Amino acid sequence: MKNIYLSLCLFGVIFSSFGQEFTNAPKPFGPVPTQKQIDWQEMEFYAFVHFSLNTFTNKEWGFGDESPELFNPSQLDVRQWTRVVKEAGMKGIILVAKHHDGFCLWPSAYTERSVKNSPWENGKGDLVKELAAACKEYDLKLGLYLSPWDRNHPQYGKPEYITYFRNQLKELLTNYGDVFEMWFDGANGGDGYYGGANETRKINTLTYYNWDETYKLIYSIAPKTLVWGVGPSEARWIGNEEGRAGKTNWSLLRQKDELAGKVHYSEFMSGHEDGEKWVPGEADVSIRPGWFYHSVEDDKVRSLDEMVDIYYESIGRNATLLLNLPVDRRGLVHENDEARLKELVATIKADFSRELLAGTQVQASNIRANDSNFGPQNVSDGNKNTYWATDDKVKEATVEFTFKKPTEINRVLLQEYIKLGQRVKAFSIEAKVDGQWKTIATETTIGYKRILRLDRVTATALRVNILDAKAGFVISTIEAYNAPTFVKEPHIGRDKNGLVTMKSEGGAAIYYTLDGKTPSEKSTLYKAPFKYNKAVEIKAIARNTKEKINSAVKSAKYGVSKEKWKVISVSSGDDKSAERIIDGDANTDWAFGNNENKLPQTVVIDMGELVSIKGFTYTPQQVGSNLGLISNYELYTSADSFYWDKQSEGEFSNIKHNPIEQVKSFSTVKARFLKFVATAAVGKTQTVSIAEIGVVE
Ligand code: FUL
Repeated sequence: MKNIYLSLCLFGVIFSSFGQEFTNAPKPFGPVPTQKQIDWQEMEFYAFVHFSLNTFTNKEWGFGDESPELFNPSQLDVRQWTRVVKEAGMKGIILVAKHHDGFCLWPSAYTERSVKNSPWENGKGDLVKELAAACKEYDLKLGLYLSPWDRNHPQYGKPEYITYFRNQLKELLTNYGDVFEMWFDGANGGDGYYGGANETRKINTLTYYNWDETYKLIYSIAPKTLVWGVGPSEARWIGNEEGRAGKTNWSLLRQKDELAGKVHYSEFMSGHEDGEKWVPGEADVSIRPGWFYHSVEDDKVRSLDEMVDIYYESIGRNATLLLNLPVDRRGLVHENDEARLKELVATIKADFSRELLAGTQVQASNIRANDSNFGPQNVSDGNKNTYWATDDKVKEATVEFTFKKPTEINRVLLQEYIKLGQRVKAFSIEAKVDGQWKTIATETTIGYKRILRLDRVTATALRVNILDAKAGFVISTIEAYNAPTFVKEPHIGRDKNGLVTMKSEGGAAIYYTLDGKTPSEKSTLYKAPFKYNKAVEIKAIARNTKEKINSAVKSAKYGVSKEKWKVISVSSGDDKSAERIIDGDANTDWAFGNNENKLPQTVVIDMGELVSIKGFTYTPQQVGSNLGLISNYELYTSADSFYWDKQSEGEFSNIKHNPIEQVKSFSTVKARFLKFVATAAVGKTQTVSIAEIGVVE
């Protein structure tokens, strides 16, 4: 070892414990990450767990008046969570220790609203402690979510609450070992129980929490903790709850502007090229539509296609992936969620099973000061701490790999050596196919990690052209793979009249069943749209007949079709196009209400006959940026359209950031008419829109 050290020194080289730092190594450029941020980024994939009173009340946001006695899981087993998470290759778990309703999963000394007043473990339990121990056992890191908004606390909105909030932070950061990430959600202020006041409390999100002080407190007791979300955070939200980062994704942010309220969250998807601080993106998403468990979503676990897309559009786009597993009422990760996770992991593993650039002949158009320490061989040596670097002023250069024989490729993975900053602004990839160079990708940023899914080419050589950069650049990794062909699930749609249409990508054949059985290539072949207006679960696969590969199974559940449905009155808006809300197509919508016709707004639907229903659904507009989201509603039913019974009223929690289909259940009732009243909207708009209204039979 000593000899190696000496000989390296002879060449004017210095070794550091973090890898190589050569005397003529490039200097950091622009904002750079701290070691804490690098360690965090390298975790890449970790889990979220939402499990609280909402699990038992079937809500997404509790109002704050729910009894702690409702928290009563029958088979709670945190080791099952950690096993599932570990087996999926995730590196940690962030537990929602307190959600917006104020219920604490640990026996906080500062409130009675916690597990100590629930029947679980006779009030002696501490879920944070149990999970911390299980994480240790499984070598996972523990993170915690403490909601700044507390819809239960009597003093929310006053300075006293901040003291309470900080006291709880201290408990969480001192009693449970290291916390790798502290998660502060941005939903803040609104109506709530607030100790019985039952009122709306607005706060100034920029000033109320005095985040500077709160951060000082955190760092004084838990310097290893990375703080996410609001305030001068070390990582940012990716701007949607879909788990998708922008194709262009800078790990930089103009945080000063953000703290002054001048940055809209939609900018988080891409970060800011000119940001003054390193604030990388974290993509959060739930494996189901909601964050909390709802049994109605047992068959709505995101499809494998969607999960694979999420993987490539988060980790593959320079973000970390925080995947939520909504633990169920038993206290377990549901088997459907676990099965999907296994499919995802198997797919990703297969995609990256054999790297193809290691051992190829490689050359670059520029090497920093012609120093072989920074040569292009470093990008394919499997060592993340070595890199190919160009001269400081060279912002455009090419690296070329020559294969020993024609090689099939459909994935390229690139990494910048982010310790020195994020520099690349534009790059392209070319493949030499049949002796001709062909551009197969033109992209923007790389960052910590960028993965491209490409159409398969058989290449004799591959080129990565960096086309523009902020300064000479440092690339630590370039890899190529040939992932197995992935056949996408077919799309299934059924219109108002029960006409079923299916579509596949790239002309794949579609096979389906209508009896709930798993389809195979022996099932019915889909040839043309067909009518089926009874309640049904359609299951279908797409099949690439050439390669004999099937997609995962797509399933779509329908009640009786809306053939007999009619919109019979609307309180405002164009009543002719109101039929769009019952056309079975969530991509068409209808809007009502305006500044003259203010909320509430009402729509009445005739289902054509008496139907037994136990709930209704509202799907908000899915396309566009101004969604006209309804936040509060009332739903009435009637058998004759004269006498109406109110079946349900309340809020569509979290609809602003997660505008998915809303399902509201009630006791079974026979009805022919539905009256849906939009009583309030997200934001100040008076114009609200509906993509679809449905019923749960
Ligand atoms: C949101 C919250 O309001 C949701 O309930 C959930 O916790 C999600 C992760 O963050 O903004």
